[in-house]
Amino acid sequence: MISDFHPAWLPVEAFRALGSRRVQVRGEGLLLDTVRTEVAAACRRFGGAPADTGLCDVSFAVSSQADLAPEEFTYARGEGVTVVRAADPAGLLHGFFHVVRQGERAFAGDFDERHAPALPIRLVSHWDNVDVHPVMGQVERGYAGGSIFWSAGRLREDLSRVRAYARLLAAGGINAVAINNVNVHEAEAQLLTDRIGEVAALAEQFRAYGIRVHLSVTFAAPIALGGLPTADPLDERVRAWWAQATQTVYARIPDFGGYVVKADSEGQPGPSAYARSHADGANLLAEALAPFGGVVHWRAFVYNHRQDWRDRSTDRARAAYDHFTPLDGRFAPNVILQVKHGPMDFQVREPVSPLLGAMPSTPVAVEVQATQEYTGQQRHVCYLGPMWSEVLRFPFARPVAGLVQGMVTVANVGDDPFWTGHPLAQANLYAAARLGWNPALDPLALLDEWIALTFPGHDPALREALRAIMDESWQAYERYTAPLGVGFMVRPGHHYGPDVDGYEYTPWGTYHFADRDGIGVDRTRATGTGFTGQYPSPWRDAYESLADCPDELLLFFHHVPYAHVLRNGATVVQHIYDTHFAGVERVEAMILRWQQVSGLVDEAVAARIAERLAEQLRSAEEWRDQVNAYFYRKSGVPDARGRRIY
Ligand code: GCW
Repeated sequence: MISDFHPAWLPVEAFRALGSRRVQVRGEGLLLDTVRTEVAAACRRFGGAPADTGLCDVSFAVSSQADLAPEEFTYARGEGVTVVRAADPAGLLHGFFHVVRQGERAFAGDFDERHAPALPIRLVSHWDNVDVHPVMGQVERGYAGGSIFWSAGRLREDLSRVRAYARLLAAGGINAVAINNVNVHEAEAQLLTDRIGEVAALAEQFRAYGIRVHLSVTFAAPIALGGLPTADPLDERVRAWWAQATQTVYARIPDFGGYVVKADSEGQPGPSAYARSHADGANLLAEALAPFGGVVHWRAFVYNHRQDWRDRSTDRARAAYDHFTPLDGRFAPNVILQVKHGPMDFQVREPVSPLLGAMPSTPVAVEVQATQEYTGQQRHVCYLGPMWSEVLRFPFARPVAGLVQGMVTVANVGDDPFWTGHPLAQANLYAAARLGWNPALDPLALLDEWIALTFPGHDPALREALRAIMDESWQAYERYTAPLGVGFMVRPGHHYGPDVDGYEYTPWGTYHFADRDGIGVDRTRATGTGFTGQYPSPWRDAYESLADCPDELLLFFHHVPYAHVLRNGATVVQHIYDTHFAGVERVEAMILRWQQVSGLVDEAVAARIAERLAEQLRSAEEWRDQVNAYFYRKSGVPDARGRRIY
């Protein structure tokens, strides 16, 4: 398929190796038709031939005898033929894209490999609204233009971009998508009932690439849509309503994936209104979905967003664990507890959420945010693969990736010509998809993989420059923003740019407690909120101890004087100055590097990247100057190196 949209990691060139060969495809069904269509297009382009009989260079076959798990495929080569086999069509589709990613490597030497997804659930979650929200717009926290699904209250007529998107996601290994915002407003609520046809139309696009559609629903649907007086999960009428509504959904969309629910969170309705638990609420929907094989993703992002900042006993970081660990074992088997990777809210640096290691009897999915709400809003280069990789490898009794069933990625795409606003932000979606398939992948190798696919055949100088710009761009962003894990310091509301005290006296529970003597949140058991106690050994003690706490998380766990000496030898305040100057210098270096190679790429891409880098520099300087000035004025400690602080 050759589309009009930016090809991202599937440019035509990526199909050259396959498309110049004789390709056999065996098996029946929709996904096999997709593979055949892909093969035919590639062969037309590069002179190869679909070879249903006779000799071939590569064979793709579904064979029911194969001893393979769902979605698994074998990938082998001997006697000059590359063979991909799977027990199900989904496995074959993954095998097909594996061959595409390998390029010429798929046709050289001998090999015999098996590939299966580590996590069965690999879902991309859209925060798209149907109606343009007066504050949040068409896509909540979207930095890439409008929704690819809806425009001004209506489903788009032309869904070819959705098809192209499904293809990109499938090529990264994604198998599920939630199409609407977890904050479900009035129009969006109706997708479940009156507007289910729109969901069905989108499902048709995704289905061709093996992706099941999920819907975010409001817990109050029985009232809002069903006219019932209650949404109490234990009320028979409510159960009957959900059963009926769900049955109707499946009548239209037989492969519907399930529901996503944000309940009792940031003003969304939930079971607490009826004095029922999250387990009661989740199980209600699970019961309705179970006969059809559907799942409910129940979000654990639950905290008090009307906190009194004077109350030092409430700690937002504790909330998810406190709410959900007492319920472990009480959720139906088709409930997936969806847990943000950190205990707060997608900050540039947070410890891993202790809840991820504390629900042994509940299926859990870890949620990450590709949309860069708190990491530069797709104006800043910030490659997040390394952050997510750290989360997935974090060693509780087992690494997080071995404890969870799934990875959910909040989408970063829109109707922007480059999909993601910043063209380099595509790498985040790609890396998230690939890490869900195999959390052991090296994020730097994934970056190289993305660069090679997206800029095929380009000068090695370009590839090296992109790697230099994007590798450690996460740490660069961290250096010029909130220091040492303390988080936030963003402008309230839109969350872009610095505002050190912006959230300090608000109800949101995101404080840094800086005063003239020091900064940080005391979350110790000894003298603070006790959050460290939510971790198993050895983390509960490592984080508790000022000496053992990693520098980068120091202010997340401890309130310390500015003169406190970090493990890296600098005082806290000097570290703040040093990192803020260094962060800006790093952005200056990115710009120089880009200027050397930008002539090697398409003009529109080059212009967009240059424009975004200029804004990144402006913003980084603003962060540096505000943060440094703030701490200089609070502490009165001058910069040891005498640099300009305002
Ligand atoms: O980070 C916060 C965002 C909200 C979002 C919420 C959530 C969809 O600021 O916009 O709401 O997280 O994850 O539910």
